[in-house]
Amino acid sequence: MTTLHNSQILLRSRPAGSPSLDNFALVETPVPPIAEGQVLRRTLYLSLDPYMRGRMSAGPSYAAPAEVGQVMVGGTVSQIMESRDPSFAPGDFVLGYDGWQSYGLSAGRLLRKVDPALGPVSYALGLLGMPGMTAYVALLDIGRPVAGETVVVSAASGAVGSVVGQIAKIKGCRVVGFAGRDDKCRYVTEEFGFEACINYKTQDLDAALLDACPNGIDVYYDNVAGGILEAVLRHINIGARIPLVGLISQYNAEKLPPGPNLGVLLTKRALIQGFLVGDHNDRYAAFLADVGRWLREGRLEYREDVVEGLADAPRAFLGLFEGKNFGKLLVKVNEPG
Ligand code: NAP
Ligand code: FER
Repeated sequence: MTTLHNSQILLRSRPAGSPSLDNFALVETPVPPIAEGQVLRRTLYLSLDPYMRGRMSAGPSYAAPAEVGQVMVGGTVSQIMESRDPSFAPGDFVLGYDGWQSYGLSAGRLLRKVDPALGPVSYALGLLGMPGMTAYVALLDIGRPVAGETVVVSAASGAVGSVVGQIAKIKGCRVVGFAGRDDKCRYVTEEFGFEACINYKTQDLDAALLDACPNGIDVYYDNVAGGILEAVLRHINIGARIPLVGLISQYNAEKLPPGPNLGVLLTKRALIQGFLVGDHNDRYAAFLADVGRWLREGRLEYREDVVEGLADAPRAFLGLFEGKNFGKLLVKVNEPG
C-alpha cells in the first residue's frame, strides 16, 4: 500500500500580541501504519475558532496551551478510511479533535459519529456543534429571554452570534446585532431576520442603540467585550442579563485597555456571568433536539465561510481577528472519498 502523506500545520512559535504567519509551519509527514484498535480518517473540515489564539500563548487559562512544535489543535469533521475499531466503518463521518492536519490516526474512543441526515456534515463544527451549543445554552440558561424583550448580540454574523439572534427570534424577542461591515449587517437583518444591526466601526454606538432599542436592552449576549460592552451597559434595563461568552476584542491585546465601569451592574441589579461551553455537556441532547428540529423546520439560517486547502489555514485564522470571515470559518481540507 502506498504511504499517505499528512500535511500538518505546527505551532512554530508563540505570538506576542497579534499572531502572524511566522507563528505557523507547514510540514509533511508520513502517516504510520494503522494498529489494532485504531481508526484512520481523512479530514474533511477543520474548524477555525477564536479560542485558538488563547492556545497559542502559554499564560494561565482555563485550558492548557498548544505545544510549540506540535500540530495546532482544532475540531475536525473527518471520514473514516480504515478502521480496526468495530464501532466505526469506512465511509462514516466523525467529529474529532484532530487539529490542523489532513489525516488523523488514533483510537476511536474520542470520536463522535456525525449523522449526515441532520444537515451538511460541516454543521457539526458550527450550528449543530460547539458554537451552536454555546449560543443555545448561554442564551437560554443565562440570558433567559422572554417574548417581547430586547436581545442584543455582538459578532452577530458569526457562528455563535447568528444562532443566538435567531433563537432569540424564535423565543419572540426583538433582536439587535453588532457587526463590523455593512454587508454583514445587511445579512444579519435580511437573512437572519434580526430587527436591526449596528455597524460598530462606522456608527455612533449610543445613538444607534437608542434608535434600535427604544425599550432598552434586556439581554446582552457578549461575544467581544471592550467598547461595545461599555456602550451597551449605558442602555440596559433593570434586571438585564448579560452572558459573558467571548472577549475577542482583547484576545490579541498585550496590555488590557481600561475596562468598562461595571458599577452600573449594581444600580441595575443586573447579572453578568461567565460561560464555558464545556461545563454544559448535560444540555447537549436538548440542544441537538431543539436546534436540529428548528433546522429541519426551516426556522434557522446558517452561513459558512469555507477556505480551500489546509495551507491557507494560518492566513484565514488571522482574519478572524479582523472580521475577514463572514460566517462560521472552516477549512475544506479534503474531498470525501
Ligand atoms: P465568529 O463570530 O464567527 O468570528 C469572529 C468575529 O468576531 C469576526 O468575524 C468579527 O466580526 C468579530 N470581531 C473580531 N474582532 C473584533 C473586535 N475587536 N471587536 C468586535 N468584534 C470583533 O466567531 P465565533 O466562533 O462565533 O466566536 C464568537 C465569540 O464567542 C468569540 O469571542 C469566542 O471566543 C466566543 N466563544 C466562547 C465560547 C465559550 O464557551 N465561552 C464558545 C464558543 C465561542 P465583525 O466583522 O462583525 O467584527
Ligand atoms: C471559545 C470556545 C470554546 C471560548 C471558550 C470555549 C472563551 C470553551 C471552553 C471550555 O468549555 O472549556 O471561543 O472562548
